[in-house]
Amino acid sequence: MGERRVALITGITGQDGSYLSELLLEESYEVHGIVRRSSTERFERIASFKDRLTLHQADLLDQLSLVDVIRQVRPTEIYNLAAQSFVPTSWRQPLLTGEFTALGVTRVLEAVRLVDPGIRFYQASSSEMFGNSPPPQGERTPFSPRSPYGVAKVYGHFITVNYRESYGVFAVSGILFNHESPRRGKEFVTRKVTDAVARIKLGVADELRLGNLEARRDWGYAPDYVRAMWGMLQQREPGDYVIATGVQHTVRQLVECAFGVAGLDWRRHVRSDPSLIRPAEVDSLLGDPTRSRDRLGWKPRVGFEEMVRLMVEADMDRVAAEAHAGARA
Ligand code: G4F
Repeated sequence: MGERRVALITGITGQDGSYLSELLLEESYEVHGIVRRSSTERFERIASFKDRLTLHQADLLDQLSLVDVIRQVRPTEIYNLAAQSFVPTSWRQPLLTGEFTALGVTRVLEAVRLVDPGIRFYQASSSEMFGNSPPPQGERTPFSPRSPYGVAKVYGHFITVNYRESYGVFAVSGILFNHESPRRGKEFVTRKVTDAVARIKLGVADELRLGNLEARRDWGYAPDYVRAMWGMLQQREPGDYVIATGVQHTVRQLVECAFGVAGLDWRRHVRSDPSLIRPAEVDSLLGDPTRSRDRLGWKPRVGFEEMVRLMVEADMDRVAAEAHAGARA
């Protein structure tokens, strides 16, 4: 009989959870996911392969529910991707953000420690932790978070390191820079822009309101990044890794690129909206992926321009299909 490969993913219905599930199914894992009870369940990202997954109801706010699911599933690997992950919301709901994004990590780690400390654990850490530490940012760069979200992620990172050091858990922290795809939520800037480009091109919208166009981000392609998550748990020793492309663009360049894909002039459609400026901004993120390249053999496959094109094309197809369905109704 082969070695048991059983993964449990929190945040399985999100962008990363959906791509990671597909990767693990390809690698012949038995894949389980934790979903929160909600009156409006959203499974569209995993709908096409949902029958190959096993979903369990539990909640990062409820310690016993996590212990129960881990006891039942007996995973060999846990990927903790669930969080309140939208930075602006973290100013409006700082306590809830702390409960999910910070203490939620400890609850999963406590469940691991109680049920089986041999389970390998991946924590989705974030480049938001670097805040205004100057670029390039690598594993040794000090954290200087600028949002309640960033502060909560710093806690999640250090509690992961602490369970590794205190209890010998194979716990790793993946410090991922921004990663995007057609499955990205529309509240994040890349998808907000590509969705607007598609709607403007197809004549169902005319304007796009944005905040700070000068912020710089190191944007990569989400399917590349989930490969790195998995790779971290296949190492001989646990460790922490920065995952990034090492290439930076401004929001303005993102906008130019996306409107360019559709042959549109962005200046005619983009308006600045002061209400979208954040109380404190992270101005410049640029990752140094040397360690992940050398130790994991990880390299991004899809670059910025190709990713933006893929996202604009996917949104154009979707908006056209919706318009077609609307016309027939
Ligand atoms: O797309 P964003 O909302 O992503 P942000 O804040 O960098 O956070 C994302 O990446 C992190 C990794 O570093 C994750 F941890 C986190 O969960 C999330 O996935 O904003 C990117 C930039 C910001 O500087 C923001 O001020 O775009 C700027 N921006 C300008 N106008 C806007 C807008 N962002 C959004 N969401 N909406 C705007 O209208």
